[in-house]
Amino acid sequence: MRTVAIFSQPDRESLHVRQADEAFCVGPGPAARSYLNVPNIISTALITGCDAIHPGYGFLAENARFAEICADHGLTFIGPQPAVIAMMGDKATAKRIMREAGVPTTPGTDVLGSVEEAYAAAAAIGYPVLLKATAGGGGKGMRVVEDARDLARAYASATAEAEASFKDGRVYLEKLIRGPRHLEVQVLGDDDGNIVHLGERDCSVQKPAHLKLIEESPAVHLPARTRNKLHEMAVQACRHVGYTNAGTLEFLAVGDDVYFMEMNTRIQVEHPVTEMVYGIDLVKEQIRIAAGEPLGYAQSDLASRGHAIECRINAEDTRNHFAPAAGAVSKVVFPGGPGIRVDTHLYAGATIPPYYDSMLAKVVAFGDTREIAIARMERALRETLIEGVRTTIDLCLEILAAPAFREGRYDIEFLPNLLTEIGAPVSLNGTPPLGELGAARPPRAKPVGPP
Ligand code: MV4
Repeated sequence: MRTVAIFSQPDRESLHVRQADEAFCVGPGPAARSYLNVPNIISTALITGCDAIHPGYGFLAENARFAEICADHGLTFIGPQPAVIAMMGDKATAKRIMREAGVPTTPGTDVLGSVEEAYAAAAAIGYPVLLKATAGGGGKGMRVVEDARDLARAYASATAEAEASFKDGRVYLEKLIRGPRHLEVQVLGDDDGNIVHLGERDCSVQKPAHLKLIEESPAVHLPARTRNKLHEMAVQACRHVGYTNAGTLEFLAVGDDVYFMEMNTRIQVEHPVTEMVYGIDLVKEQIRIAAGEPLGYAQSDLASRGHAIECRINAEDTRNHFAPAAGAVSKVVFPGGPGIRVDTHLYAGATIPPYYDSMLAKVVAFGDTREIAIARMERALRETLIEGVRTTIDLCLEILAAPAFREGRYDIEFLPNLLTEIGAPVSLNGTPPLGELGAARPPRAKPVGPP
């Protein structure tokens, strides 16, 4: 397949630009939000004769309007139907639909009409509760409410934050689940209604602000009954909405209970761990499905083998609120050897712009057992050399060495607790407090004119 890459000015030296058959600039940079410049992206696709657009991981991947615009221009959007993207993008609607499909959801309400309604619902559910933005997802606009005295203020600030971030201030309430694991199930569906799951990933190792650092598949210490229930629920949910292409259903798990949380209608950053244990190229499957091809296999043809772990290598100062690090990278050595996969845009001599995501690479380790996967990952991370910026490598090694991680006994509170133990400062929202890091903040983008 021939590929056309798009980029914005600060990313013109990025590896994907060199690797694609053709590459076109769609805008000046982050200030102009070029990655969201839909007219330029569509024009580039049409002029170069593209059949399809792969929207990647973010920004446009879960934008139902973008999927529609692609179709309007005769371009195949590689992803689910726009109506399904929109349905799952509204988190309260997604929960309601999952309940209809017989999937357990966190006890809670639909969209709240007033703070009075919130008081009544919270009393019925029982404190502590959590306010969530229906347009949110990924934790944006979320507020913990420990008791009734906090509710009015939390309601006002959650609503205001949701309104400011999404131009949609609607919120709903849920019972707060303490110390859960974040488990998610990978699914694929074709246009003929065939749906399969590709097991689960444990993504509980997250730093503040809901940023995943390490993911693995399969999840450890998950009773077979709970695992099967999780997989069946995911497939059942996808049948109910006629899901097509790749998707991920996120669940909170406590003990033997699992609750549906959100569905992501895109391929996710951590999909390689699933590819490793299932031996399936998920992006290839996405493209085949979008082209109208049937899956060509049934659930019984699929099996997970061995264990895979992914570590995210970000350009960040883990000892200073995970402040993004920018600059020139003078030397780069990536690991190799049995069971090691590296996905990266980095190369020696590259300059990391201070915009966009701080992720440099994903190092994935596979082994017949979890112990082997961990040992290979430790060796691979020690073999990795990135000179010029601070990275998350050392923190990943500390996590891999932590007894709770090694024993597979960790939940979403594990990494925040570890950071406290090792004395790494983190602010609640995951960004450095103002002032302390003023100088290290990314400069504003200098627009360089139209592409
Ligand atoms: C929750 C929860 C506890 N109880 N919902 C965080 C992001 C968004 N997807 C939902 N999130 C949570 N929802 C209830 N009812 C705890 C979280 C949560 C979390 C979930 C997964 C992984 C890391 C997390 C970190 C903090 C909070």
